[in-house]
Amino acid sequence: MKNRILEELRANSGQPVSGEEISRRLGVSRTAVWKHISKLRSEGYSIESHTNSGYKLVGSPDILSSSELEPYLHTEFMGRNIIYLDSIDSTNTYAKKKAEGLFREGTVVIADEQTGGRGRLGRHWVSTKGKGIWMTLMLKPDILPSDAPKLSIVAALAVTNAIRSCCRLDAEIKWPNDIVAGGKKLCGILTEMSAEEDEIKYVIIGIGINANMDNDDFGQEVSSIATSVRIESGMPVSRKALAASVLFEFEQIYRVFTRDGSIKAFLEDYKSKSAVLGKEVRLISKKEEIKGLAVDISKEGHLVVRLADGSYREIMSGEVSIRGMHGYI
Ligand code: BTX
Repeated sequence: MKNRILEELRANSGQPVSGEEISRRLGVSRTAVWKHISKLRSEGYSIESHTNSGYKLVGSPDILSSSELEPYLHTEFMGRNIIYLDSIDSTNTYAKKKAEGLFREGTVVIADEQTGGRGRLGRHWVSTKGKGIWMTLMLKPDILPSDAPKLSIVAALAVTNAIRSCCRLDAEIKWPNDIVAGGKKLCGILTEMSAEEDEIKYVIIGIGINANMDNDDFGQEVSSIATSVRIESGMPVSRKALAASVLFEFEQIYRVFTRDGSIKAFLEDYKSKSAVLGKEVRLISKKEEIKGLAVDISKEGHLVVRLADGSYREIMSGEVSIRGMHGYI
């Protein structure tokens, strides 16, 4: 009901609409209308009350709730069910618990702040309030569990496309799933899965995009490798427009991918946006650090590296960390 009242106020684009009219159109009492207006105000909506003419919406909060994101969405199923949280430890942890029960394909958990944002291998992800897009996509694709890791490739390409189109920034993909700009990390992706034998129970894809973060937000250690859209482009970005664009791009590529669990159809596009292909890289694992030239990405989504002795090695995601010869990439 609250969202429908908001729609009524929006539909009148800046003109007041009387409480009586809203209550008649939506079939609720005027007291109920008043209560929902109070709730909207407490969520940050600026609503004026005029004694004779009614309520007028004069400002909306910069948050990624379903009612704020909806007008920007051009998807069929991605983000059509949004769980918005003001603050949470981690949207991935939250989504995992939810995914143990029934959920709608394309449900998205979004938080304004994460107090325990997670990276890979138990690392911490800085997720400052109101400055980024911290979200988790909940999916149940009908593909083999062994093909599920390729979804990180799908997500990385989707985010890169969205940043390029929304922010006019030459974002690139640091294989397999970091998005970088100016040689620093703009976005991280954490894909987690639960499967039984040949059936996927769920896949959740956590996406953290540093939209409007400032250098100070990262803290000293992280700021040497991290950046944001705002830092790189010199301009703040609309988190609503960018989040909606990521969901749109993701849906397009996901549809193609889930036909057969193959990345073939968009592999060339992915490669053309790679920040590592053709570069000398260092491959760092627990056991060793080796150097080589990144020459290709296979149709399985593995990075192919030519080593100094002329031999080739295929690297699976998660196996190693990749660094440029002189910095992050
Ligand atoms: P990662 O392990 O590749 O990156 C984590 C590392 O990146 C950290 O150790 C730190 O050095 C650096 N780092 C930390 N915070 C940031 C930041 N905001 N920007 C750039 N670099 C940073 C990448 O893991 C996967 C991150 C996924 C985050 C999303 S947010 C929504 C969802 N919920 C959740 O808990 N995680 C995911």
